[in-house]
Amino acid sequence: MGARDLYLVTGGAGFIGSHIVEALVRRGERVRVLDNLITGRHENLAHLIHEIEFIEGDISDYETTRKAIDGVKIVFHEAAIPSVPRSVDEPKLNHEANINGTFTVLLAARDAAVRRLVYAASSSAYGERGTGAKLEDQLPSPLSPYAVAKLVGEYYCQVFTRVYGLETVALRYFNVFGPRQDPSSPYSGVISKFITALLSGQSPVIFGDGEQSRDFTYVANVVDANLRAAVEPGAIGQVINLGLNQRITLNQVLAELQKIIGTDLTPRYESPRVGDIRHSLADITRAERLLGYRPSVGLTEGLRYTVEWYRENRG
Ligand code: UD2
Repeated sequence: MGARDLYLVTGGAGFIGSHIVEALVRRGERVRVLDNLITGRHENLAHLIHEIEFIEGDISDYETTRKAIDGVKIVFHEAAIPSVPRSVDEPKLNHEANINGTFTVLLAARDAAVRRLVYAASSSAYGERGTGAKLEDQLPSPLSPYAVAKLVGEYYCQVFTRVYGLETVALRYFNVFGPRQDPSSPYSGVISKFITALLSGQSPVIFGDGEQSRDFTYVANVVDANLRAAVEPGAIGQVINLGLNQRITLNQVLAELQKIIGTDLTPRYESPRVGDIRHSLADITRAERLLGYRPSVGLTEGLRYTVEWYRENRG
């Protein structure tokens, strides 16, 4: 890969996308962003806006996407409407953004002779099979429209590799957290909600008994894996878990955050969410083997950085 290849980050104004954009810019690459600003925000790229090309547009529109992808070597496809409960409330929106959108990006990438596309897949694809670490070879069992959509995207990636020779890599993100994750929607990631509640002295809400567990992964680890996935030959056509391989319950992560922030607030327990998975833990041996991935930021360290960021940027 030449030093001045052109990269496209779909959803580059979003939480994870903007971190990928930042890492590419830091490395001196040419970066274009395609984002419809539905969940993405201008502020996420404000510090980089003079160093990138920004296109406001929707990935479901072929013409827009085809234009945005022109001359691009590598695509990081992060654009999506995330959230399990949002997909339960708005299944059509989920289908259009996450299935039609991904299909359109793949089609445009094929037509523009892109070399490689790295796709943001989701651990939700696994569903409830067992309580142990999830292995990529396990049969998927999606429990929500969001999980179905993200899984369909993976299948399309693999088929575009087999049928059209477009190099694709699907990274199954487990629960990613970090600076710039938007806490303001009812569908926001739990760590952003917990931190902002605690910082404003409000009781965080826990859906269910709080004994469900997740493999929370700091965003820098995910960025690192994406950069590797863009070049590693062994990753082509593969589905690869991205997590920390560490299980923590919601009650525990809340306790950890209260310790960092210095609060002692009692959470409000509400009914569990429809489509919610009880336990989620990543086996990351494939990522280690195929990408040379070693998560460099641990959970507590990542929580500290994140709290720091919300302290400085709240409001
Ligand atoms: C799913 C996927 C994740 C990613 C994400 C994108 C799984 C296991 N993970 O995350 O890989 O694709 O979707 O959106 O499917 N909760 C509370 N209080 C709150 C908010 C959430 O208790 O204020 C609970 C929620 O019920 C769940 C846990 O926290 O048990 C995590 O919820 P989340 O929305 O942060 O992420 P999750 O696991 O749905």
